Amino acid sequence: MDLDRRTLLTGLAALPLIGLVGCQDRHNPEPESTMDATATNLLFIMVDDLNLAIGCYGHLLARTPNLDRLAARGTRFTRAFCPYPLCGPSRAAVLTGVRPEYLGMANNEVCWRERRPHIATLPELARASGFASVRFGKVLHHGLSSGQSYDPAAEGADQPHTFTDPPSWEQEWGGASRVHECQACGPTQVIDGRPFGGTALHTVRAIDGRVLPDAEVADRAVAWLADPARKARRFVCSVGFHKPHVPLIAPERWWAQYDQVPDATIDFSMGPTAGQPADLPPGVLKVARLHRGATPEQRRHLYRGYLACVSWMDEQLGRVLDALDGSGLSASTLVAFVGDHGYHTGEQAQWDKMMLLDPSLRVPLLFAGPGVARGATANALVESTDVAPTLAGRLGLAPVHRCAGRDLGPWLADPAGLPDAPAFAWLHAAGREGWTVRTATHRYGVMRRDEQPARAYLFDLRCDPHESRNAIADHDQSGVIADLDAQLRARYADDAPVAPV
Ligand SMILES: [Ca+2]
Repeated sequence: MDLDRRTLLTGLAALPLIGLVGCQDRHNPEPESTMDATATNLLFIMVDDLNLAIGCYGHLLARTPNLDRLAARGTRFTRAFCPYPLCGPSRAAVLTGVRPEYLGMANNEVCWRERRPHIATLPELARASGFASVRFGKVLHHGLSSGQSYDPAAEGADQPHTFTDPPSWEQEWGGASRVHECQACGPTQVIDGRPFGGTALHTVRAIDGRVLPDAEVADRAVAWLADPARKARRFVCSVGFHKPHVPLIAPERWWAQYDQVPDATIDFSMGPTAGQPADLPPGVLKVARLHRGATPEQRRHLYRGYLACVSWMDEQLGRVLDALDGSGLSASTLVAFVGDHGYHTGEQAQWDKMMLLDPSLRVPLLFAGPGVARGATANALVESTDVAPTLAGRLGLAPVHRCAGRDLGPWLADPAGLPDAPAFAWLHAAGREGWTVRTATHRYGVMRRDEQPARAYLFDLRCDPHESRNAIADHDQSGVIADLDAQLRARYADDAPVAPV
């Protein structure tokens, strides 16, 4: 732990913001590799609610040949974590390199541009430097200006400004309406009767994937990349796929693929320790309605649906990667792929996001292209706030504000020497507020619900990798607890409650 660096981060709000500059860990010198790896272009891909149900991440069932081939030609980060387990705050952090608490974003209904107008996104920086900057699909997700009402059920096509960010993109298209998605696909099997959007658990075995928004996202990205004009001007092409976000709609062929998986294998894949962790502070678990009332058969149906949506998204990703290859620009184009946050699909007896636990916070993160090691694995702990400063460095973009994240660029050619950095996350919604820090060996968190005193929790990942037992009362952990609590207090000095440890 580098306290100097965290002290700097803690003081972020008070510092003059002088550049989109990653906070380099001063005690970990950069590797000697000086390979010039400036990329001409960037293909940036963001995916919604994707956990590590991905073949190249070792998932036994997920069929993701295109993510696997991207990993084979690039570097896969195995321990990347988001700073907030929800679309809007996390996506804003990925695109700006600034943490959600400084952005003032705890939900999808607000936008940092009102509170922190000097904070720029990576595509915005590129655009200001003369790049072509375009968006297809859902990349950012933020709210309306003050005084306007927000209707999650109508997000996307009905309220396109929830995905729009004119400073970032000179041309932008798309954003799915959950309602329209379902209506376009015919009969819906309703597992959980809450409204569309959010965590509604509707499933559809769409016969023809062409009606799904991600097909058009890919269509438009493919057409744009194939245009010979791409060779004339540097570009940042941002592509956002909606699946596997609910509703779980995927073409019949992908449902059929997972129909063949035996029930016992599905049950295992939903979580090797699928039981609910005991003795956690109130509010750590969300205990989605699914796991209070769904039958085992319904749970398996949802899990198969999630995997079908992952494979469907992967299929569309493959079309976009093929288009990049076909353009002749893949050798000069950096590809970045990141999930906005994780997602519980049965682990810890949960089905949802918005929990300060590994399954909701862990994200896929891959880079490929010029200067990136091929077929490499980076096992160091990183945050998705590292993405913006890393990409800015690779594109040679002039900084305009300071980032909380690290510039990982010096390690992309040889990730073995990349040091761990603790991954922090925050959550504030519906009477729950929590803070957590994840190290290579532990997750420590503090949760407060309904103005009750905050309570702490601890998982020792060395002996409990699936976060099944709260070890906060273990006497032999007292030193670890004190250290992690100090880190958390330092990181969130202005916001964190006193943790009774
Ligand atoms: Ca999301």
